[in-house]
Amino acid sequence: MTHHRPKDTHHPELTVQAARPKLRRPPLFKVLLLNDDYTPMEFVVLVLERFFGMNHENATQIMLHVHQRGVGVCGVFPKDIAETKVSRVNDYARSHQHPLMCTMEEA
Ligand code: TYC
Repeated sequence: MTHHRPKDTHHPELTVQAARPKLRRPPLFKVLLLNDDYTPMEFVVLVLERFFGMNHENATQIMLHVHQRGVGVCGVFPKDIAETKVSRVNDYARSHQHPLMCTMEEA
């Protein structure tokens, strides 16, 4: 004959707090353009249009800001996207023999 365990009728009042793990937003990075004395203004505008999807007016405004202040923000992106933008811009500038420099820093 099969053996039956006694029915467990009594349940102790135990609860477990659902864990709410702290969610950390992935860090964002500002992609920066640096001024120099040699890169033509029109080339910088082209870079901002081509790699940052800006219209001509916005690109011109950012370029002039960098020209006057020395540095400016092209956009804010997750790390891998920012790294790719920096590489593409620097490679493109170098391939046209311009000293234009693009860098990034945590936002
Ligand atoms: N200063 C450059 C010039 O006078 C123009 C320039 C603007 C260069 C922005 C780089 O990131 C730059 N031709």
